[in-house]
Amino acid sequence: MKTALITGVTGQDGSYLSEFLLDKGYDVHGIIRRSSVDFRERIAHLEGKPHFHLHYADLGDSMSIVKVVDKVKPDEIYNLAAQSHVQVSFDSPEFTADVDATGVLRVLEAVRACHLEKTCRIYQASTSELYGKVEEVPQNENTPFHPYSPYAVAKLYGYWIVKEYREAYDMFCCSGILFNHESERRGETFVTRKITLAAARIAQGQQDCLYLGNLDSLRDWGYAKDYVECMWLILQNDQPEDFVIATGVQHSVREFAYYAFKHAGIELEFQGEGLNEVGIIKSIAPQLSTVNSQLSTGDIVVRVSPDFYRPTDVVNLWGDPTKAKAKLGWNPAKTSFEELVKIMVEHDIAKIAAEGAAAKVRTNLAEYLEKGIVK
Ligand code: NAP
Ligand code: G4F
Repeated sequence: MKTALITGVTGQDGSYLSEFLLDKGYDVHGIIRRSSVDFRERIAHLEGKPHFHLHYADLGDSMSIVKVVDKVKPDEIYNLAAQSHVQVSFDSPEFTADVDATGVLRVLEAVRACHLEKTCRIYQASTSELYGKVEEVPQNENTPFHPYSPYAVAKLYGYWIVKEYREAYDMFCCSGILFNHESERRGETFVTRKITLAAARIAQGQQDCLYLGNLDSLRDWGYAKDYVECMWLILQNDQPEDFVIATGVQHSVREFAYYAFKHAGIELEFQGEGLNEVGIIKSIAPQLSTVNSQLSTGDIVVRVSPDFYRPTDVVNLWGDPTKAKAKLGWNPAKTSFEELVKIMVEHDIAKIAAEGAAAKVRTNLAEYLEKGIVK
């Protein structure tokens, strides 16, 4: 039985990768951080399984990583842990550098300190943000990097130190240059999930308006569940190599919002430009009118706010997955853009409906308690 160690196991990708590796028969070990609230929603369903184990460690703490690597002696390490929010990296650049840049070095050094450099394969979660202020479209493994945020600069160090250790110490360590990948488990402040949650809330009368930043920004969005397979394939390759993982299809933030609202039963029309652009309800699906009678055509449900603009923004990401298709046999077209949006919106409609139902039960219970009906 193979043993894998995943840093960032509580994250979107960590949770899907854990499921994927458990299905493949791996013994899976994950690194978690202490938090004042135990918020491990994404992996709660895996805890207690015989081949799923958790260990406390932090990418900012070398000794903690060495101890876990020495104890687990993994065949494969997937280094997914990171401060992964680009906008937050402008607010916390030093923390981002420590975890996303030096953290990678700590993982590599831990493997060497435990004398596992000849047996342990390492996957590094690299990113399309490296292309940043893009120098060509679409981007492939030979496209020059031009990082354009503190996050991307930190991740560039991670990319280069992996390459350096591969050549200097003959280690099997590789970077997957992954383009944006989303899911129903995506963090709620990334633009796709922010939109699908808002569309679900607005449709159910729980929110009036969604405030976004740059609607023109272009991304190559894939489904996270499909992308974790690629992380594994990269480590099963004969040679340690870096790969671009993307769908090869590009859409704007505005288009994502249009399709998300459409799946929620609201057709939008965008009018105006820049900070004055708005998304207006053009039509409402008949079945939605019966659920929420407060919605009317002409209502403004999307506005632009400068709060979500970045000091420098990456606006033209579009990946070329030719190498991954040819060498790894990976299929980038498993889940289309429209299917991805649908999966996320349907999930969030059910989530908001369930929360609404639970809140109603709590209100009724409070009323009953107040009136002395239930003791
Ligand atoms: P995510 O949901 O934000 O998860 C990040 C994970 O890193 C969480 O488990 C978090 O733990 C952990 N973490 C953060 N700081 C840590 C530290 N100091 N020590 C140990 N663990 C720490 O991110 P994701 O979307 O799954 O992405 C996974 C990786 O791929 C990241 O490295 C990201 O930068 C990279 N990436 C993501 C995308 C994408 O589109 N999703 C694209 C390219 C690259 P807590 O739960 O305790 O916070
Ligand atoms: O969803 P985002 O925050 O993702 P971003 O910046 O592309 O980063 C994600 O993908 C990277 C891969 O390319 C990962 F490395 C990284 O860890 C992360 O997972 O923003 C996407 C675009 C940006 O151009 C942003 O300016 O959407 C634009 N945007 C417009 N309004 C917004 C908003 N982004 C956010 N988060 N919130 C908004 O309201």
